[in-house]
Amino acid sequence: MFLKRHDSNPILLPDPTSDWETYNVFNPAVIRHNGLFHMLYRAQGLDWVSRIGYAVSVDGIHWNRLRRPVFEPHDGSDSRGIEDPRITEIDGDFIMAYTAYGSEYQGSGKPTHEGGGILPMFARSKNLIEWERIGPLAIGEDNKDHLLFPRKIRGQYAALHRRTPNIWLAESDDLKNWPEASMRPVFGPRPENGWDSKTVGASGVPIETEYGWLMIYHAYDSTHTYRLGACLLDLDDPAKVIHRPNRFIFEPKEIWELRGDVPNVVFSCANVVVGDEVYLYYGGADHVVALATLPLAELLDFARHG
Ligand code: BMA
Repeated sequence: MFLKRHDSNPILLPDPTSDWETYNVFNPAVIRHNGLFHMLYRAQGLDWVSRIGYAVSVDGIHWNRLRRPVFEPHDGSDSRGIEDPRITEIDGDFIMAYTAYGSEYQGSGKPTHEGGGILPMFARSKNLIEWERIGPLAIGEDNKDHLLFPRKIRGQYAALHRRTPNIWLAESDDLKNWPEASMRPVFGPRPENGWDSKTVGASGVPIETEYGWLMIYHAYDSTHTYRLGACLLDLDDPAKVIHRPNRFIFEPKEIWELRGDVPNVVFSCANVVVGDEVYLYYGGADHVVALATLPLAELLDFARHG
């Protein structure tokens, strides 16, 4: 099973004339709506704080970007950056899951994470440019790599998240309260399996198929090389893994995946279905945005039987 890198890669580069996306643009969310592709990407500039930029495209390959970021840090909870967006369209809204990197959660005086400060946050938008914060999925723990499923499951909003080193499921009535009682582990790293032996985390929003939720995830090994894998989760209970192949589907090969801000990284937050193809958008070495594609049927077949 092969993902094909697009000939125009990398499809988005840092802009040395800008102050906020000077050094790195990477790990974008991409969503297709009303015939256009919308990209919300992570950018780092002169102050090394991550902000979210916006770009639009007709073909998903050539992009026009706005001059200023559309979503930026606003207080102590995200003062060190807004990272790794994943976007879901649900009930006429766009919901962004993003990592807030800061030092304390608004007003709570509570450290978000000992010595670190990461929060799995949600925000809402009607137009993909103006974003309103909803709140965190969890506070006071090492938790990120979260995303919202594109429909309610058994009457509840459902999200994947990551309690290091495992992927978890959470459920909510209103996207604000994610009761601890709803949280269940989905799967973790496989210590014997090389490429996904150390930690795992969800990639883009899972794709609903007749066989289950088709899910792409990232993992790293003892050399800290980030690769991507695929698996299938139960449609009615995504905490149940239907099948998880041993092999990975994608790994760093190109120079801009092997060298960049963080070496040996392919990291994806978006897998968009375009006709019969899956467009996988990813960050190369935390430095550039790239695109790889493969037929949906092939990916599904691999996730079921690989
Ligand atoms: C993870 C995330 C990603 C990043 C990756 C590799 O922890 O923070 O944003 O791409 O590390 O550096």
